[in-house]
This record gives sequence, C-alpha cells and structure tokens, in this order.
Amino acid sequence: MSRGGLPRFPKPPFPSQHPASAGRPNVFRHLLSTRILSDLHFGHPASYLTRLEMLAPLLEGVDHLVFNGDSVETRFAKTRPEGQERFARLQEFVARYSPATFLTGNHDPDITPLHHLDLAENSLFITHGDAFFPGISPWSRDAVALLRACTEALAALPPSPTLSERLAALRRAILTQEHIGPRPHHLARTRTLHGFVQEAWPPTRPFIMLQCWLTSARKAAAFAMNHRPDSRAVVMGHTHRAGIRKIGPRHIINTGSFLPYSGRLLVDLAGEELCIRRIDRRHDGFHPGAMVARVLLRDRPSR
Ligand SMILES: [Mn+2]
Repeated sequence: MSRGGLPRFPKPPFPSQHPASAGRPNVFRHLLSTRILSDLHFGHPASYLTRLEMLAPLLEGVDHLVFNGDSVETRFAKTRPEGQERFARLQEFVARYSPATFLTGNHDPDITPLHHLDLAENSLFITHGDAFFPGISPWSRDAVALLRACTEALAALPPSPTLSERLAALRRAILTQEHIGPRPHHLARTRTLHGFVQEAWPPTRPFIMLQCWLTSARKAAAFAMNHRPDSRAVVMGHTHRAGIRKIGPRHIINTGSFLPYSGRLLVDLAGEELCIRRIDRRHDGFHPGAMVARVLLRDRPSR
C-alpha cells in the first residue's frame, strides 16, 4: 500500500462537485450544505484540539465537510509517521458524520493530491492560502530556504501552468525542506512564556507576521483575480488570523486556526450563500457559535 514510505490515498471522489450530491436527484443539490474548517493542527503540541471527540459538534448536521489544510503535521520527515497515523484517525472519525474533502496545507503538504477546491459553480475558491505568499511563510525562520525552493519549483514548471500544477509544485518545494524540523520549540506547548519567546524570536519576526496579517487579504484577492477570476469569495486559513474582508468584488474569509491567539471561524455553504460563524471552545469541545456574516455568491436578480 505504500509508495516511498508514504501511504497511497484513493483519488478524491468528486473534486469539483458536492460529494454528497452523488446519486441524488439534482433538485436536492442546492439544498445540500458544505462546512469548511481549517488549521486544526491536530498533533501540534499547542493545538486546542487534543481529542478528536472535541470536533463532533462541528461535524454534525452538514452534508459535506472540507478541511482546508494544516489538519495534521506531516511536513517534517522526523514526525511524519505520527502525523500520518493521526490523519488516518481523523479521516476515520470524520467519516462517521459526513463525506469529507481534505485539502493540503503547508504543514500537511502530502496528505492528498488536492490543493484547492472550486464550489458553487466556481464562485467559491477554497485553498489553504500559503501560495498567496512568496515563499509560503515569510515569518518562518526558514523563509529564505523556503523562498528559494519555491522559486526553483515554479521556475521548473512548463509555461502557463494550471493552478493545480502550480500548487503541486509549491507542495513539492515544501517537502524538499522536510529535514529542517521540528525544532525543540515546535515540540513544546507555545502557550508557555518560554515557548512564546521562542516563537517571537528573532525580534523582526512579530513585525513580519503583523505585515503578513495586514496584507494577506490583499494577497488573496490578487491571487484570485489572476487564477480564479470568476470567484466571488475566497476561503483561506494559513495566517492564523481569523477575519473577513471585502476587496473589490470578493469576500476574503480567513478561518483562523485551532492554535492560540488566532480566532476560529467556520464557513457554511448552502446553495449560493455563505454563512460565517464563530467556533466556540467549551470544556467538552468545539461548537458552532454566533453568526458573524452572510455572503451571497451571486447578486440577487434585480426586479
Ligand atoms: Mn496553519
């Protein structure tokens, strides 16, 4: 079952369609709902998600789940086996509720060949978001090496690559750096003062991070304009800063993360409408919380 030490995953069933709509009459298709989550970082020492059961309230009552990257930690060769084992458990747990589509993130670049998803007749573009930044994570201590690997990977592509080819090349670039971690502070809980100082070092790092937070929505909008001109909304994660911005014709929705300090949102798609809700953390797990926005993916026909 394994190829080069990595498990082989079956082809995703319906990459551009609603998996739950398979075999059902078309008339029901628009009534089905998809819920998008991201950045669980299951297995990261600082993740609030410590037991899969904590996810249960978020998985109920929808027809299709999308996990938009960084679900687990498989980026580094040293800790990949545990990450793959956690991914298998996550898939098995989620499958009890609904069909799920997992997309890659920069922390789990190898878990599936799917790096993005277009839903609602291409009006909704979903991808982890690291491809919006040159060099994936400009705030990372390995930013220089990552940027070089990404530049080389993109330069080696044939002219006018598809979006899938482009994103796949960036995933391969991340995997060329699989030997660099995890560092000791990755393995400690970053909520301690020591961990926090480690995360914030060198002193330029918080500023680069702040700059990434401030510019990420613009970067997402520019990327979508180039690669998904028909999209009206982009759902991303990656920067661990939850929020919604409208830039030009597009809403840019960042679902944050399950790590501290970031905020967490979920996005529900039903028909041509997005409903964005907070994710509440309670003692027994994570729950859908208050609605923060509704986004229409098509203008209502004027009468
Ligand atoms: Mn992440």
